[in-house]
Amino acid sequence: MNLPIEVGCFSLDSERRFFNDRRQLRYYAEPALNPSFDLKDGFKDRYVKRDESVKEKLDHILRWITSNKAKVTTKDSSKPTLDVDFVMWRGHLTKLLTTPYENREGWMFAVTRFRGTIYISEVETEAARRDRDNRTERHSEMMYWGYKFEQYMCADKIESSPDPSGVVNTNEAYCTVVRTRLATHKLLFSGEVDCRVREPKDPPSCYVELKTSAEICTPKQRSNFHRFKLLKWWAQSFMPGVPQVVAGFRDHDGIVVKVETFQISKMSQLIKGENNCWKPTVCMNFCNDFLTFVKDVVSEDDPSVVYLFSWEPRRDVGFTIHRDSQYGFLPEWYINEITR
Ligand code: 0WD
Ligand code: CA
Repeated sequence: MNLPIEVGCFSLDSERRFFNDRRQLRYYAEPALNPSFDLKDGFKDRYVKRDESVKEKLDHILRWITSNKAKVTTKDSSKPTLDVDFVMWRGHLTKLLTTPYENREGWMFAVTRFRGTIYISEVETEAARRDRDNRTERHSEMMYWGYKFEQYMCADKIESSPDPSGVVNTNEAYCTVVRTRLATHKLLFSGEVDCRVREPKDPPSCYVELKTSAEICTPKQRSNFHRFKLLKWWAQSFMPGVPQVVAGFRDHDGIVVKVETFQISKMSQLIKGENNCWKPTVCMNFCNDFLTFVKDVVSEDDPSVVYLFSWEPRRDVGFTIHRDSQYGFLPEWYINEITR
């Protein structure tokens, strides 16, 4: 695997407006030795939640591409073309990497080829839609806890401190845009980054991923944490080259009782004590094989033709082909901007 290179970044503000800059990047603030962050605080009265029924698909990444054409196109022929094989969200890669070990949730990806580049955009499965519609109040609050933890751990400016009295607004995001290679596949993807360290260090090695997780009290819980949680954390941060995850362990009442740092490069060592545990190479091989399969299947170069790939636990990957359907996801403005 080639090293991931950051080729750009963008920010989404409190109203989900796009900016081709780092304005939403926050700074990591080392917590006190024994913190007791209350993650419940503000859920009822200081929470602005992004509208999850709005499906943004690849729109923000496409916007970034059109604003930064020179960085990602080659002009060796008469028409400029993107010099990558695949464009997608980092979250899509995470799902592909963890597929060999996933036994609960399937996935569905819409895939289309346009001017040689293959675009991949997730489609919400029926089951995921049901889970989202039937979310309990408890579950909604627990989803808030992760964002509240970010607020305790991040400062808006390099010289400032976190402000836990503020509003948590999940429209806001800072995203890195990364180029890398997985075997022969050239990838361009974007992922949301929680914060960076204050010390002068280049991206992506300055970045920090923040997570919350249930406090570990028994050997069984520790084993599950290693086998399932660390796999997800590793897969998410490995591809963009984010070197560390800072985890807040919380009790049932949403109080953080311990903060611990995990190095991505040490994760696969950390879990070697577990039997039949996950292996990075199994993840990478599956992802590589899937992308090879997609290159082969997605042969028509036409954004009105969408190939839907789907997978369910204990099944093989399947696909269907759709012409001029509801699944098309490359917007007119993008096609025009790239074609002209
Ligand atoms: O399927 C996806 N991953 C999609 C992501 C589909 C459509 C849009 N997005 C975009 C948004 O623009 C967002 O800013 O998600 C961006 C983040 O993308 P990602 O980095 O590829 O997503 P992922 O790695 O799954 O999640 C990173 C963080 C999450 O943090 P935790 O610590 O829980 O992993 O992004 C947030 C969440 O805070 N997040 C999202 N934010 C907006 N829309 C979404 C989403 N669909 N999913 C996760
Ligand atoms: Ca996070």
